Amino acid sequence: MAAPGENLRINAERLWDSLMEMAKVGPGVAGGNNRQTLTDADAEGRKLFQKWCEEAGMSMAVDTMGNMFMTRPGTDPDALPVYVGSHLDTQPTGGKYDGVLGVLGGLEVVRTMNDLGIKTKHPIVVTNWTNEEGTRFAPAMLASGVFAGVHTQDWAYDRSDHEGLKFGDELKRIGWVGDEEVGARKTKMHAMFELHIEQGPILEAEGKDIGVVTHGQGLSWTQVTVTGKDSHTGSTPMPLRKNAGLGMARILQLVDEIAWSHAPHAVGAAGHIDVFPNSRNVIPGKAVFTIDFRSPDIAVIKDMEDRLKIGAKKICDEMGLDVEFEKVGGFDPVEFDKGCVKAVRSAAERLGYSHQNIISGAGHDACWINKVAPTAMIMCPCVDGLSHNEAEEISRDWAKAGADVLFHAVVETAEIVE
Ligand code: HGY
Ligand code: MN
Ligand code: MN
Repeated sequence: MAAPGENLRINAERLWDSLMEMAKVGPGVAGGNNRQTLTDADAEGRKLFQKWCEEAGMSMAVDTMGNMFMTRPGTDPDALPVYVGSHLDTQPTGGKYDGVLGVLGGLEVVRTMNDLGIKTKHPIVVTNWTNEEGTRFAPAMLASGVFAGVHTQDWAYDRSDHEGLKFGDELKRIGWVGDEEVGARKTKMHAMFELHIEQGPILEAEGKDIGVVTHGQGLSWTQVTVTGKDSHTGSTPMPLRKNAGLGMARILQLVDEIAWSHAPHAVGAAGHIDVFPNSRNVIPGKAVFTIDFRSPDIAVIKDMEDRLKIGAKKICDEMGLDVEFEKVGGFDPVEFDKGCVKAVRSAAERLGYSHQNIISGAGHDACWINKVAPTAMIMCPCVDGLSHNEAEEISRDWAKAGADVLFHAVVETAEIVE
């Protein structure tokens, strides 16, 4: 397929300005972002993205999960679109680039095509997937998962946040329930590309501008509930205590040991932790926490899940505590489409950007879309590999490199029409 000339590049200045503009929406307290899904800040970010896309001549469609599809027509009305996108929602202490670089990188691809008067056979669809983070409503990649047929919409609508608010009600409240049935277009996708920061230290340490993402590691989220007995921290003798907080602490130590036993690729921790009643002078009667295990090897994930259950049960039995487990999220390791991966690699080569193959440590919408359409990802480095932290940072050059490769991979796949 005809590829853009190696001298064709995106407008790095314009991309950076858009990133900084979007960063003003739902600001954090330390220079990053708190634009959690289905909040008013999310709604504001969606409106800004819609405005920019419509100014670039694109038309909007929204599905019943609030996924946004912004279309630039192709020359062949029957040709399936090439999708390019990521997510605009952030962690509570999120960075300015996680997800946003992929959405605004997609917009920059279209803006550059407009500047250069490029026509393609296939339409281009720039996408914002709802609730990729899963921080307010578990699990992560919720809306792309419903789109790909992994979850039902009813189950997703019924997910509740820390205050007990429901996903479906919040989507309605911010006015972003679209009229397109979610997933209706999943059989009509030519390909999808997602640009994303690495969120780890490898590319920066190796001095590479581009990560050619061949695979994504698998994820398992198990919510654990340990039940003991609330009692006075002063007058309850040590032997009589049923300390759910201590049970949780011993289980978290076990999680760390399990992950280390599969070094160097497996990881494990708990990011969500609640103790009840969380009062200074009450022994916690309950602890609820989510164990996040990941590995590129599905057998390792299974082993870690099994050992968690056996070990946690043993700890709780010895301490006279009850324990329950609920699988609240997960996906198997993914291998991305070889043809799309090749388009990414040849774009990096054509443009002269240093690059290497990489397995994604984080989960992404592309991991679910890979089930329904040929999909690949492009990564750029981030400073100290830091992400899910307001200090997340990238260089302008890395943003440019990533968006240049995205532009070439997308336009080549969408087939330039001379
Ligand atoms: O959890 C993840 O890997 C993604 O950042 N939501
Ligand atoms: Mn992300
Ligand atoms: Mn994230």
